[in-house]
Parts: sequence; C-alpha cells; structure tokens
Amino acid sequence: MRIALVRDVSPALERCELSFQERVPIDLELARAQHHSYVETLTSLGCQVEVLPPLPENPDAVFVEDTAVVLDELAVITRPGAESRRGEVDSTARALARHRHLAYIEAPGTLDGGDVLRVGRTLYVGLSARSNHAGIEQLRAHLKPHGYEVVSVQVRGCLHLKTAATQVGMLKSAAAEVAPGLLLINPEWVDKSAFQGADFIEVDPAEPFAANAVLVGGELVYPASFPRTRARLEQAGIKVHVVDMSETEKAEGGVTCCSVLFQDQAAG
Ligand code: CIR
Repeated sequence: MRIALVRDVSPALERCELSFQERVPIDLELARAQHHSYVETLTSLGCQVEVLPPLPENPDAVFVEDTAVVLDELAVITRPGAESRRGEVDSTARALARHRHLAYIEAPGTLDGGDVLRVGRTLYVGLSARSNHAGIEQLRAHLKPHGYEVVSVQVRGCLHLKTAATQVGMLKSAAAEVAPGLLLINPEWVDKSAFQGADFIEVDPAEPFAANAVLVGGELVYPASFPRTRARLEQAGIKVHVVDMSETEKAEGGVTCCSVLFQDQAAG
C-alpha cells in the first residue's frame, strides 16, 4: 500500500514565500477545490491518503513535501531553508513516527524535500536557494548506512531541484539500482550531465515550470498549465492524469510539493 501524506491549504496561503515569482492574488476557495481534486487523483491511483493536522498560521503548510524525505528504512525530517517554514516540520514528524524511525537535519544544515529527487538507491539533492552543503552532508550521513548514494546537483534560476527535473519513467528492473531512468527536465535550470545514464524529455521552452510531475505506479499526476509539455509526455507513451493547480502554482509550488509518498511497511 502506498501512503500519501497531505495537508489542507492554509488560509494564510497568500502570505507564502516567493523566491523566483512575482506575487499575484490567489483565490483561496479555488486553491482548496483544486487541492481536493489533487487528493482525489492520488486516491484514484491507489494511494491511502493521510491528512496531517491543519496549520492555519503557516502560509506554505500545504507544501508538505519540503518537510520530510521518506525511504523504506527511515524518514529524515528536514530543516527548511525558509525560516518561516520551520514550524511545519513537527507535525509531519509526529505523523511519520508512526511509520518510520526518524532522523533530523540540524542547524546549520538546511534541506527542503523539494530538492530531493530519488531514483532507485540514488538521491539527487539540489544545492539551491533552500538546501545547503551542511544539510546535504547530514542527509548523506543518515543514508549511507542504508546503502543510498547522495549526489549534490547545482540548481540555478528556480526554487528547487524538482522544479527543474523529476522522474517520469519507471526504472527497468535490472538497472533499478544504477540507472536514473527517464527524467522530465528544464535544461536551463539544471545540467543534464548531473544525471549520468538518464534518458530525458525536455519541457517545451514556452513552459519553463513544466518539469514537475508526480510519478505514481508508472503513471503521472501532471498540471493542466503545461499542455505543450504534456503532449511530449503523451507522445512518449506516458499515461497522464491532469490536475489544475493554478492557485498553488502562484505560491511557487508544483504537484510534487503537495504530498509525501511512501510505502506502508505494515502492509508489506
Ligand atoms: C516556498 O517558497 O517554500 C513555497 N511558497 C513553495 C514551496 C514549493 N515546494 C516544493 O516545490 N517542494
């Protein structure tokens, strides 16, 4: 069973952090309705959804991805790069403690889950506006005993590594431990050479924010905002489930940001 942690949209969303985007008005009711559809899409793809307690005072609390990195063996609770977001992690930690042994990123380290792209036993981690060398080193130390490799990747011009690249194709089983698989990428924001052995689909140049997709069991949850890139994905034979996320996109969030996905161990 695959679990999806999510959290409802905060009423303070319009006071969100913004780094590379201009502030524009956000329709809160629409944001809530869109988030509801997103959660329904995850449910339709077989995820068991766990809703974290609301954090009405935390504008960016809907972007739960940034608060934890969950692997089979443990969960690493992050220390988000934006100070305004550090209050989000405790409630994620309490929920994850029911599923995993916990490890923590500590000062001076910073790490946002949006910078962590896991492909097999490799975690590509964005060196970004939010995640620093110390945070990446701590993640490496937590994961090394479990046989994971952590590869830091320079990100430029966008918020997180997963704004610039996400996995859109399953790994072939024989290569699962070594090959990065098929990545959707904006090569302006991250160099392809960081992902040795990967295949790539590039975003349409008119859609720079189009590289963020959620891969669930071989199918994609993908934003309605990027039809040209979606056509490229569908041409490659990828099954795409479209969600309209216009309002959280105004808060600089993509589709991966709104959930933390992991396997329920109790169910084996
Ligand atoms: C922030 O700047 O932290 C939020 N406004 C957006 C976070 C998006 N999270 C993600 O891409 N994983």
